[in-house]
Amino acid sequence: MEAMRRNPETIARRILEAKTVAVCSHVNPDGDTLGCAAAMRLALLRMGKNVSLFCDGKVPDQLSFLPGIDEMRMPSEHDGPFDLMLSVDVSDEKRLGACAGLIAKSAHTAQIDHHPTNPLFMEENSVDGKAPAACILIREQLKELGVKLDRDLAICLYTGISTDTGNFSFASTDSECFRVMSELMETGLPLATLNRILFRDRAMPQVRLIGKALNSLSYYENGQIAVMKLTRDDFAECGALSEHADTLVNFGLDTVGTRMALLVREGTDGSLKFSLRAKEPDCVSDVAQAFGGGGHPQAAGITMYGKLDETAGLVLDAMIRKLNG
Ligand SMILES: [Mn+2]
Repeated sequence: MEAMRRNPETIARRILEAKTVAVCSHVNPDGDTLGCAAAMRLALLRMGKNVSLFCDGKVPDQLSFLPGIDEMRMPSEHDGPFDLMLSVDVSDEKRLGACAGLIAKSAHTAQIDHHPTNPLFMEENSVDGKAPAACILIREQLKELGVKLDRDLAICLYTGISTDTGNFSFASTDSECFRVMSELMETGLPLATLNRILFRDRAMPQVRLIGKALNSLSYYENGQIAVMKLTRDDFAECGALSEHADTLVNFGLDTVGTRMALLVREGTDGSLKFSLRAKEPDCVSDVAQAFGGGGHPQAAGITMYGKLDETAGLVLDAMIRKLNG
């Protein structure tokens, strides 16, 4: 395998040679892949290119402020052909979803990405597994293309960099992030407004659901394990969707002295979805695996069927054994 490295010169050459470019984001699109795509669209339009954006998935409402992101299309909506397909923030071909079909419709393929597991699956690859966001690499690519930053480009790049670094809090956050941020601020980036949209605003049903979750919070083993339960009725009373509970397990985990947290939510189909979290060095993925689930050492999940209290009791017992093991 070719060594992983940034390659903005080669990507720039491919872009300059192309008239029609398809820019592709990954499935379940996030702020980084959509920020990259929106930024590349603006840059390529400025260069006089014919550019189309594709994603096998819906743009989250929260990210609808990205300039031009309403131009995003499903790959089935365009037959091609394209001179160049450029994927952004896509770790492997599978993450392209149906966009993988555009490879065969494109004369050349290239990618800009930052996942260390990327198998360099395109013809030209600019991949840096150490970069905290793909938008960092897009900033460098714009420089190579001679495209000057403006406020709209800054909005796109800030969105990717801030979301992929957990609002500049993850260990991956490096000095280059802040050098790029300094350049983005020079354009008049509306930082406070975007920060609110990306990291503060919550839909009312979600705020109500937080109340239900906190109300259900119980501690075990002298506070070392936190458990929250959300029933089907809780979701109905709040008008909330399952996804509104996605990060609520952290309220338990963030308790001082708590080492592991569990959130169980009851689905409308009768399924039980368990979210397990741990603080390093504790690990919960093996607990999840024992029940047919999986994930990362400190963030894992299980889907099971059964009675809520009974099934949650089984998972909690396994977590207690793991804690004391
Ligand atoms: Mn990313």
